[in-house]
Amino acid sequence: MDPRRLLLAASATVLAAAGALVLAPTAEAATTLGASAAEKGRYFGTAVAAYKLSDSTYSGILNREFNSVTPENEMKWDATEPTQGQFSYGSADQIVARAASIGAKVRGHALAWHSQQPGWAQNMSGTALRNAMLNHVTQVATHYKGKIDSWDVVNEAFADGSSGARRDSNLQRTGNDWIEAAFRAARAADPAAKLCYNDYNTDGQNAKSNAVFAMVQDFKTRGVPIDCVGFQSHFNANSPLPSDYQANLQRFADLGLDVQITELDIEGSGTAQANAYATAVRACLAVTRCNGITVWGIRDSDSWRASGTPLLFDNNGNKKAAYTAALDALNGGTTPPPTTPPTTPPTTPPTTPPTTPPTGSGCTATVALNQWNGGFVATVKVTAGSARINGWTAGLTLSSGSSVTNSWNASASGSSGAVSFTNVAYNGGVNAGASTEFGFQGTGTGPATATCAAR
Ligand code: G2I
Repeated sequence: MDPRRLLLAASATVLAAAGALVLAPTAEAATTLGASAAEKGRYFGTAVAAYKLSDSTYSGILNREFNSVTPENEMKWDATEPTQGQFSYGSADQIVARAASIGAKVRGHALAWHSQQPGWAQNMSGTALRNAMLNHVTQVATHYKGKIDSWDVVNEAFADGSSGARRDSNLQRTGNDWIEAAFRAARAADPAAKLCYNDYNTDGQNAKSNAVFAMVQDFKTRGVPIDCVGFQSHFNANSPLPSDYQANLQRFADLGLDVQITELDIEGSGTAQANAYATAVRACLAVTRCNGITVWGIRDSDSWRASGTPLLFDNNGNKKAAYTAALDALNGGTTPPPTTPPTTPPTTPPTTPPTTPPTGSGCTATVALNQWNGGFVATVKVTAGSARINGWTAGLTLSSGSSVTNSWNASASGSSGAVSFTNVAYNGGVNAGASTEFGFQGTGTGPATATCAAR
């Protein structure tokens, strides 16, 4: 054990022995993005280009800071199957090997996409294209079986704007079920990988994200294998970080799958850029099922939008203000300083706190129901009363013929009739007046009300 840890351990023991209420000594803040994210059960990743791995500045930052990588172009269809049936994995394998050597996860990107298709696929249509796409998904996912944390199985399949329609493409013209067919093929090839749908301009609630939401909801209902949704999060003045970013991540998570920030970059500089990065990081940390964040490149000069200086390191590999803000947000959600000075403190002294803790304050639970024909997702908000609670159980009654199929952020007891949900390890403690949410999915008709009992 290093001497510092030994000292902390020893002093904790002494305090505990003295019978004092021991607060864990404030852990030293993690000093890299990946280590800090790992402390929160998440990853912090970057897009990586294989040809830059020999650049020592680039590699040094990669090895030091990140615990997840996404090949920026090397796993795309044009790179992995340049000639039909002949697969080329050299550059992608290099990135996967590096990831393994630094203990980083790999996000695979992307199995099926209208863009960056090899010429031979661009010229195909109909059944031939559908079969070629499915073979591609199967071959590539099989090659990387067991090495991929999450696959972007399908990328950018929805149109921009208000239509809520699928994007027209040669793949879409093979039939509307091409997306679920791709997911099923990926699951069969690598059952351990999380399978994601990934898109841009879906970061806030809008027509496009609503359309993706409806597709995911339908997939979950019908048992199409999907585990996560990726939010690319390419932000600039024309497409700023939306004010409902966290709420949008949360509503997808409430469908019962993971969410990931997959290609984050934010054009700008200085404090404004730093604050936006901190906001994005805090949004992910606030959503239990947000697994991690990937920035789309290391240095500004590595970015597809280099002139917008959208990344965390400058062209020389120095940390920017945005880096510090992202790390601080990861380390403890220090909020940015208020823009207005604090108001003058009240002149009257605070009232004496009651000597006995308040009793009987309990908790309440409210249900937000997303009901469709034959199924529902219920999001239940548990709110503590006038005192902190240390555990809770919410009770709901399902109508006859209805049942719970899965739940998240709570442990379920019973699946039909009277059912109850008890907090899990991380969300039992709720401060006075504060709330926490859990959810469950079911068939039939969802309940509109819930009761709550506190511990
Ligand atoms: O466009 C930004 C991203 C949007 N979401 C999907 C991502 O896959 C996409 O990444 C970018 C890469 O960052 C670029 O590096 O995808 C572009 C292609 O759509 C990539 O650009 C391509 C160039 O267009 C090619 O000319 C070049 O050969 O990069 C290739 C490899 O350097």
